[in-house]
Formats: sequence, C-alpha cells, structure tokens
Amino acid sequence: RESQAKKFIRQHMDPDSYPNIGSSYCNQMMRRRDMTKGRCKPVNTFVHEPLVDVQAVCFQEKVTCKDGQSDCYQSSSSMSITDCRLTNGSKYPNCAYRTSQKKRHIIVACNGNPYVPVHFDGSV
Ligand code: UMF
Repeated sequence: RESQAKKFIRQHMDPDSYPNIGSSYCNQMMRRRDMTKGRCKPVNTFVHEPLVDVQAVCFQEKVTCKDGQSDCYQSSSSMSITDCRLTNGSKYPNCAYRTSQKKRHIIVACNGNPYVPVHFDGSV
C-alpha cells in the first residue's frame, strides 16, 4: 500500500512545472495524479518548490492544524503553489478545476521516521 509520505508527494509535489502553468494545469494534473478516480477531489494544492525545501517545513514554525488538535508546521518562506478548486457545475466523472497560482506560506502536517510531510493543511 502507498505510504502517507508517497501519497503526499503524489498529491502535492510538482517542483518542475513552474513557471509554465496554464489554465488547464489543474484539469490535467488532478487526473494524472489520480485525484479524479471514484470522485472529483474538491480542493488540492500543488507545491512548485524542491522536495527538500518542502520536507524542511517539518522543522519550521509549529502551528495548530485546522482540525484544532494535531501539530502542523508553517513554512518560513513563501512558496510557489497552485490551488486547484473544483468548479461549481463540474459533475463526476468530468472533473473540471479552476487553476490559481499563488505565493504563500504552506502549512503541512508531518509524521514518521524520517519525519516528513503527510498532509497539506492550507496556505497563508
Ligand atoms: N487541501 C489542499 O490541498 N490545499 C488546501 O489549501 C486545503 C486543503 O484537508 C483535506 C484535503 O484538502 C487535504 O488532504 C488536502 F489535500 C486538501 O490528503 P491530504 O493532504 O490530507
């Protein structure tokens, strides 16, 4: 079975596409990374920074996760990200997404040994 760490990489890492991101980026990437199987995943963020820089966030500022319980970590630098959001009229299996590029501090939850990102909580 896919590890939580591998799942994070599949769902959230895309270091090489930036800055060549067009309006169909999310439609293609959400399908290519298997987030349109069974249902359309409603919201998903891709991070366009080197994996080592995203892994390092696990040792940066500790913040509360959206669930109010677990520990999350906020990146000290702002990072290049793309948010993918399902459009209102989109109906499975035709998953249509709005692509928005941003520079934000990312917030991730980390787990395991090595201690690595396993969940993307949001961006500020
Ligand atoms: N999520 C993002 O990818 N970006 C956001 O800014 C907010 C949410 O919280 C449920 C899911 O929403 C997360 O799943 C995350 F993918 C997405 O598999 P995850 O990372 O825990």
